[in-house]
Amino acid sequence: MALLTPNDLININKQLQEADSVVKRVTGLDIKGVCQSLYGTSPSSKKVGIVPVTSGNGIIGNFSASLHVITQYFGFDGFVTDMPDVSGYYEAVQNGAEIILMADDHTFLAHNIKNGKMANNQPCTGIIYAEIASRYLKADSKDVLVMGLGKVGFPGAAQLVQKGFRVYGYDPDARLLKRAVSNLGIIPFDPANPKKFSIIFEATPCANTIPEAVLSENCVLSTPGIPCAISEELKNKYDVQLVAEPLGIGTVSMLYSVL
Ligand code: NAD
Ligand code: 2YJ
Ligand code: MG
Repeated sequence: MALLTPNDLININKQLQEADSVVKRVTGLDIKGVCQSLYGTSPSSKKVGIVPVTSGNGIIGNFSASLHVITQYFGFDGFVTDMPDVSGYYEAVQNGAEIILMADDHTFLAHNIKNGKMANNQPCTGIIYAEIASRYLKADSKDVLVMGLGKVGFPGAAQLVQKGFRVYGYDPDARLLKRAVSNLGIIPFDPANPKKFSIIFEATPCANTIPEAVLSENCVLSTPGIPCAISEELKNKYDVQLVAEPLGIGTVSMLYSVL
Protein backbone atom coordinates (compact mmCIF):
# COMPACT_ATOMS: atom_id res chain seq x y z
CA MET A 1 0.00 0.00 0.00
CA ALA A 2 1.29 3.43 -0.93
CA LEU A 3 2.04 5.65 2.04
CA LEU A 4 1.70 9.40 1.97
CA THR A 5 4.96 11.34 2.25
CA PRO A 6 5.58 14.64 4.07
CA ASN A 7 6.17 16.19 0.64
CA ASP A 8 2.63 15.35 -0.54
CA LEU A 9 1.27 17.32 2.41
CA ILE A 10 3.20 20.58 2.03
CA ASN A 11 0.92 23.61 2.51
CA ILE A 12 -2.26 21.55 2.84
CA ASN A 13 -4.31 24.68 3.49
CA LYS A 14 -3.42 26.09 0.07
CA GLN A 15 -4.01 22.69 -1.58
CA LEU A 16 -7.48 22.60 0.02
CA GLN A 17 -8.35 26.13 -1.08
CA GLU A 18 -7.35 25.30 -4.64
CA ALA A 19 -9.32 22.03 -4.62
CA ASP A 20 -12.34 23.86 -3.17
CA SER A 21 -12.31 26.39 -6.00
CA VAL A 22 -12.16 23.64 -8.67
CA VAL A 23 -14.98 21.73 -6.92
CA LYS A 24 -17.10 24.94 -6.89
CA ARG A 25 -16.44 25.53 -10.59
CA VAL A 26 -17.25 21.91 -11.49
CA THR A 27 -20.30 21.28 -9.26
CA GLY A 28 -21.60 24.69 -8.15
CA LEU A 29 -21.05 23.56 -4.53
CA ASP A 30 -18.01 23.77 -2.29
CA ILE A 31 -16.57 20.62 -0.69
CA LYS A 32 -18.67 21.13 2.46
CA GLY A 33 -21.79 21.52 0.32
CA VAL A 34 -21.04 18.24 -1.49
CA CYS A 35 -20.57 16.50 1.90
CA GLN A 36 -23.81 17.95 3.28
CA SER A 37 -25.75 16.76 0.30
CA LEU A 38 -24.02 13.36 0.23
CA TYR A 39 -24.47 12.47 3.91
CA GLY A 40 -27.38 14.71 4.96
CA THR A 41 -25.33 15.93 7.92
CA SER A 42 -24.55 19.55 8.80
CA PRO A 43 -21.42 21.50 9.63
CA SER A 44 -20.66 21.23 13.28
CA SER A 45 -17.86 22.27 15.56
CA LYS A 46 -17.40 18.78 16.96
CA LYS A 47 -14.22 18.10 18.92
CA VAL A 48 -11.89 15.84 16.92
CA GLY A 49 -8.94 14.12 18.64
CA ILE A 50 -6.10 13.36 16.22
CA VAL A 51 -3.87 10.56 17.52
CA PRO A 52 -0.42 10.01 15.94
CA VAL A 53 0.35 6.30 15.48
CA THR A 54 3.93 4.95 15.58
CA SER A 55 3.36 1.32 14.50
CA GLY A 56 4.70 -0.09 11.22
CA ASN A 57 6.41 2.61 9.18
CA GLY A 58 5.74 5.06 11.98
CA ILE A 59 4.84 8.72 12.15
CA ILE A 60 4.56 10.50 8.79
CA GLY A 61 5.87 14.06 9.03
CA ASN A 62 3.04 16.57 8.46
CA PHE A 63 0.31 13.89 8.74
CA SER A 64 -1.23 14.80 12.11
CA ALA A 65 -0.50 18.50 11.58
CA SER A 66 -2.28 18.33 8.21
CA LEU A 67 -5.29 16.59 9.79
CA HIS A 68 -5.38 19.44 12.28
CA VAL A 69 -5.39 22.02 9.48
CA ILE A 70 -8.09 20.02 7.64
CA THR A 71 -10.40 19.82 10.68
CA GLN A 72 -10.10 23.57 11.26
CA TYR A 73 -10.60 24.34 7.54
CA PHE A 74 -13.94 22.50 7.56
CA GLY A 75 -15.17 23.97 10.84
CA PHE A 76 -14.39 21.13 13.24
CA ASP A 77 -12.53 21.69 16.51
CA GLY A 78 -9.47 19.50 16.01
CA PHE A 79 -6.53 18.89 18.32
CA VAL A 80 -3.45 16.65 18.08
CA THR A 81 -2.57 14.65 21.18
CA ASP A 82 0.89 15.06 22.72
CA MET A 83 1.26 11.29 23.15
CA PRO A 84 0.90 8.74 20.31
CA ASP A 85 -0.84 5.35 20.23
CA VAL A 86 -2.79 4.03 23.24
CA SER A 87 -1.67 6.89 25.50
CA GLY A 88 -2.71 9.36 22.81
CA TYR A 89 -6.13 7.72 22.50
CA TYR A 90 -6.56 7.98 26.27
CA GLU A 91 -5.48 11.62 26.16
CA ALA A 92 -7.90 12.41 23.31
CA VAL A 93 -10.90 10.94 25.13
CA GLN A 94 -9.92 12.56 28.45
CA ASN A 95 -9.73 15.92 26.68
CA GLY A 96 -13.28 15.64 25.35
CA ALA A 97 -12.80 14.29 21.83
CA GLU A 98 -16.13 13.25 20.30
CA ILE A 99 -14.51 11.90 17.14
CA ILE A 100 -11.14 10.12 16.95
CA LEU A 101 -8.98 10.28 13.78
CA MET A 102 -6.03 7.90 13.53
CA ALA A 103 -4.16 5.87 10.94
CA ASP A 104 -1.64 3.05 10.76
CA ASP A 105 -0.10 1.75 7.52
CA HIS A 106 -3.31 -0.09 6.56
CA THR A 107 -6.29 1.71 8.02
CA PHE A 108 -7.19 5.37 8.47
CA LEU A 109 -10.36 5.63 10.58
CA ALA A 110 -12.74 8.17 12.03
CA HIS A 111 -14.70 6.94 15.05
CA ASN A 112 -17.49 8.97 16.58
CA ILE A 113 -17.37 7.67 20.12
CA LYS A 114 -20.66 9.40 21.05
CA ASN A 115 -22.90 7.76 18.44
CA GLY A 116 -20.74 4.71 17.61
CA LYS A 117 -20.41 5.49 13.87
CA MET A 118 -17.09 4.60 12.25
CA ALA A 119 -15.62 5.45 8.84
CA ASN A 120 -12.74 4.10 6.75
CA ASN A 121 -10.75 6.51 4.57
CA GLN A 122 -10.68 4.36 1.43
CA PRO A 123 -14.44 4.01 0.73
CA CYS A 124 -15.12 7.54 1.99
CA THR A 125 -12.50 8.90 -0.40
CA GLY A 126 -13.84 6.92 -3.36
CA ILE A 127 -17.42 7.98 -2.65
CA ILE A 128 -16.72 11.71 -2.41
CA TYR A 129 -14.42 11.93 -5.45
CA ALA A 130 -17.02 9.97 -7.44
CA GLU A 131 -19.80 12.22 -6.10
CA ILE A 132 -17.87 15.34 -7.15
CA ALA A 133 -17.34 13.88 -10.64
CA SER A 134 -21.04 12.93 -10.89
CA ARG A 135 -22.06 16.53 -10.20
CA TYR A 136 -20.21 18.01 -13.19
CA LEU A 137 -22.57 20.75 -14.39
CA LYS A 138 -21.32 20.63 -17.98
CA ALA A 139 -21.26 16.83 -18.43
CA ASP A 140 -22.28 15.88 -21.95
CA SER A 141 -23.77 12.47 -21.04
CA LYS A 142 -24.29 9.96 -18.23
CA ASP A 143 -21.13 8.06 -19.27
CA VAL A 144 -18.31 7.91 -16.71
CA LEU A 145 -14.90 6.27 -16.92
CA VAL A 146 -13.48 4.72 -13.73
CA MET A 147 -9.77 3.87 -13.78
CA GLY A 148 -8.71 1.61 -10.89
CA LEU A 149 -11.23 -0.65 -9.09
CA GLY A 150 -9.40 -1.27 -5.81
CA LYS A 151 -10.17 -0.17 -2.26
CA VAL A 152 -10.93 3.43 -3.30
CA GLY A 153 -12.08 2.91 -6.89
CA PHE A 154 -14.64 0.14 -6.27
CA PRO A 155 -16.75 2.09 -3.73
CA GLY A 156 -16.52 5.14 -6.03
CA ALA A 157 -17.76 3.07 -8.98
CA ALA A 158 -20.59 1.74 -6.79
CA GLN A 159 -21.61 5.31 -5.94
CA LEU A 160 -21.76 6.22 -9.64
CA VAL A 161 -23.81 3.11 -10.50
CA GLN A 162 -26.19 3.90 -7.64
CA LYS A 163 -26.65 7.42 -9.01
CA GLY A 164 -27.72 6.04 -12.40
CA PHE A 165 -24.54 6.69 -14.43
CA ARG A 166 -23.37 4.40 -17.24
CA VAL A 167 -20.07 3.32 -15.69
CA TYR A 168 -17.16 2.09 -17.81
CA GLY A 169 -14.34 0.67 -15.71
CA TYR A 170 -10.83 -0.61 -16.11
CA ASP A 171 -8.31 -2.34 -13.86
CA PRO A 172 -5.34 -4.38 -15.11
CA ASP A 173 -6.11 -6.84 -12.29
CA ALA A 174 -8.56 -9.11 -14.10
CA ARG A 175 -10.12 -10.37 -10.83
CA LEU A 176 -10.97 -6.84 -9.73
CA LEU A 177 -12.42 -5.95 -13.12
CA LYS A 178 -14.53 -9.12 -13.06
CA ARG A 179 -15.74 -8.36 -9.51
CA ALA A 180 -16.91 -4.88 -10.58
CA VAL A 181 -18.61 -6.23 -13.69
CA SER A 182 -20.49 -8.94 -11.82
CA ASN A 183 -21.24 -7.07 -8.56
CA LEU A 184 -21.93 -3.59 -9.94
CA GLY A 185 -22.87 -4.24 -13.56
CA ILE A 186 -20.22 -1.86 -14.93
CA ILE A 187 -19.13 -2.04 -18.57
CA PRO A 188 -15.53 -3.24 -19.00
CA PHE A 189 -13.48 -0.52 -20.69
CA ASP A 190 -10.99 -1.72 -23.27
CA PRO A 191 -7.97 0.63 -23.47
CA ALA A 192 -7.27 -0.73 -26.97
CA ASN A 193 -10.70 0.48 -28.11
CA PRO A 194 -11.10 3.86 -26.35
CA LYS A 195 -13.84 6.48 -26.48
CA LYS A 196 -14.04 10.04 -25.12
CA PHE A 197 -15.54 10.94 -21.73
CA SER A 198 -16.55 14.21 -20.08
CA ILE A 199 -16.38 12.62 -16.60
CA ILE A 200 -13.43 10.52 -15.37
CA PHE A 201 -12.81 9.19 -11.85
CA GLU A 202 -9.36 7.70 -11.20
CA ALA A 203 -8.05 5.83 -8.14
CA THR A 204 -4.69 4.19 -8.78
CA PRO A 205 -1.20 4.58 -7.28
CA CYS A 206 0.29 5.09 -10.76
CA ALA A 207 1.13 8.15 -12.87
CA ASN A 208 -0.15 8.70 -16.44
CA THR A 209 -3.02 6.22 -16.24
CA ILE A 210 -5.35 8.30 -18.41
CA PRO A 211 -4.78 7.68 -22.12
CA GLU A 212 -5.06 10.79 -24.28
CA ALA A 213 -7.76 9.12 -26.39
CA VAL A 214 -10.34 9.24 -23.52
CA LEU A 215 -9.98 12.98 -22.81
CA SER A 216 -12.57 15.40 -24.14
CA GLU A 217 -12.09 19.17 -24.07
CA ASN A 218 -12.87 20.55 -20.58
CA CYS A 219 -13.57 17.10 -19.08
CA VAL A 220 -13.51 16.57 -15.31
CA LEU A 221 -10.85 14.31 -13.85
CA SER A 222 -11.64 13.64 -10.19
CA THR A 223 -8.76 11.68 -8.70
CA PRO A 224 -7.47 10.93 -5.22
CA GLY A 225 -4.69 8.80 -6.78
CA ILE A 226 -1.12 9.69 -5.88
CA PRO A 227 0.92 10.41 -8.01
CA CYS A 228 -1.34 12.34 -10.36
CA ALA A 229 -3.03 10.39 -13.16
CA ILE A 230 -2.32 12.96 -15.86
CA SER A 231 0.67 15.00 -17.02
CA GLU A 232 0.62 18.79 -16.82
CA GLU A 233 0.95 18.81 -20.60
CA LEU A 234 -2.22 16.75 -21.23
CA LYS A 235 -4.08 18.67 -18.55
CA ASN A 236 -3.35 21.93 -20.34
CA LYS A 237 -3.90 20.55 -23.83
CA TYR A 238 -7.51 19.48 -23.00
CA ASP A 239 -8.20 22.16 -20.39
CA VAL A 240 -8.99 19.37 -17.89
CA GLN A 241 -10.83 20.33 -14.68
CA LEU A 242 -8.61 18.46 -12.23
CA VAL A 243 -9.88 17.65 -8.72
CA ALA A 244 -6.88 16.18 -6.87
CA GLU A 245 -5.79 16.71 -3.27
CA PRO A 246 -3.81 14.33 -1.04
CA LEU A 247 -5.77 14.09 2.25
CA GLY A 248 -8.43 16.68 3.05
CA ILE A 249 -11.32 15.78 0.75
CA GLY A 250 -11.26 12.13 1.84
CA THR A 251 -10.93 13.13 5.50
CA VAL A 252 -13.88 15.53 5.49
CA SER A 253 -15.94 12.83 3.78
CA MET A 254 -15.10 10.53 6.72
CA LEU A 255 -16.01 13.21 9.27
CA TYR A 256 -19.39 14.04 7.70
CA SER A 257 -20.17 10.33 7.39
CA VAL A 258 -19.89 9.80 11.17
CA LEU A 259 -21.89 12.88 12.28
P1 NAD B 1 -5.53 -0.29 -4.38
O1 NAD B 1 -4.18 -0.90 -4.53
O2 NAD B 1 -6.56 -0.99 -3.54
O3 NAD B 1 -6.19 -0.05 -5.82
C1 NAD B 1 -5.49 0.55 -6.89
C2 NAD B 1 -5.89 -0.18 -8.16
O4 NAD B 1 -5.36 0.52 -9.28
C3 NAD B 1 -5.35 -1.62 -8.24
O5 NAD B 1 -6.43 -2.52 -8.31
C4 NAD B 1 -4.49 -1.61 -9.50
O6 NAD B 1 -4.57 -2.83 -10.23
C5 NAD B 1 -5.12 -0.46 -10.28
N1 NAD B 1 -4.27 0.07 -11.35
C6 NAD B 1 -2.91 0.14 -11.41
N2 NAD B 1 -2.52 0.68 -12.58
C7 NAD B 1 -3.65 0.98 -13.27
C8 NAD B 1 -3.92 1.54 -14.55
N3 NAD B 1 -2.93 1.92 -15.36
N4 NAD B 1 -5.21 1.69 -14.94
C9 NAD B 1 -6.23 1.31 -14.15
N5 NAD B 1 -6.04 0.75 -12.92
C10 NAD B 1 -4.78 0.59 -12.49
O7 NAD B 1 -5.28 1.20 -3.84
P2 NAD B 1 -6.37 2.16 -3.17
O8 NAD B 1 -6.38 1.97 -1.71
O9 NAD B 1 -7.64 2.03 -3.94
O10 NAD B 1 -5.69 3.60 -3.43
C11 NAD B 1 -5.61 4.15 -4.74
C12 NAD B 1 -4.80 5.44 -4.70
O11 NAD B 1 -5.52 6.43 -3.95
C13 NAD B 1 -3.44 5.33 -4.01
O12 NAD B 1 -2.53 6.15 -4.70
C14 NAD B 1 -3.70 5.91 -2.62
O13 NAD B 1 -2.53 6.42 -2.02
C15 NAD B 1 -4.64 7.02 -2.98
N6 NAD B 1 -5.47 7.55 -1.88
C16 NAD B 1 -5.58 8.90 -1.82
C17 NAD B 1 -6.40 9.48 -0.87
C18 NAD B 1 -6.60 10.97 -0.88
O14 NAD B 1 -7.21 11.52 0.05
N7 NAD B 1 -6.14 11.68 -1.89
C19 NAD B 1 -7.08 8.66 0.05
C20 NAD B 1 -6.94 7.29 -0.06
C21 NAD B 1 -6.13 6.73 -1.03
O1 2YJ C 1 0.17 8.71 12.54
C1 2YJ C 1 0.94 8.76 11.56
O2 2YJ C 1 1.66 9.75 11.32
C2 2YJ C 1 1.00 7.57 10.64
N1 2YJ C 1 0.81 6.35 11.36
C3 2YJ C 1 -0.01 7.79 9.52
C4 2YJ C 1 -0.15 6.67 8.52
C5 2YJ C 1 -1.03 7.06 7.36
N2 2YJ C 1 -1.45 5.88 6.65
C6 2YJ C 1 -1.50 5.83 5.31
O3 2YJ C 1 -1.20 6.78 4.61
C7 2YJ C 1 -1.94 4.51 4.75
N3 2YJ C 1 -1.89 4.56 3.29
C8 2YJ C 1 -3.33 4.11 5.22
C9 2YJ C 1 -4.37 5.12 4.94
C10 2YJ C 1 -5.12 4.81 3.69
C11 2YJ C 1 -5.57 6.08 3.04
N4 2YJ C 1 -4.60 6.66 2.14
MG1 MG D 1 -8.46 13.58 -0.41
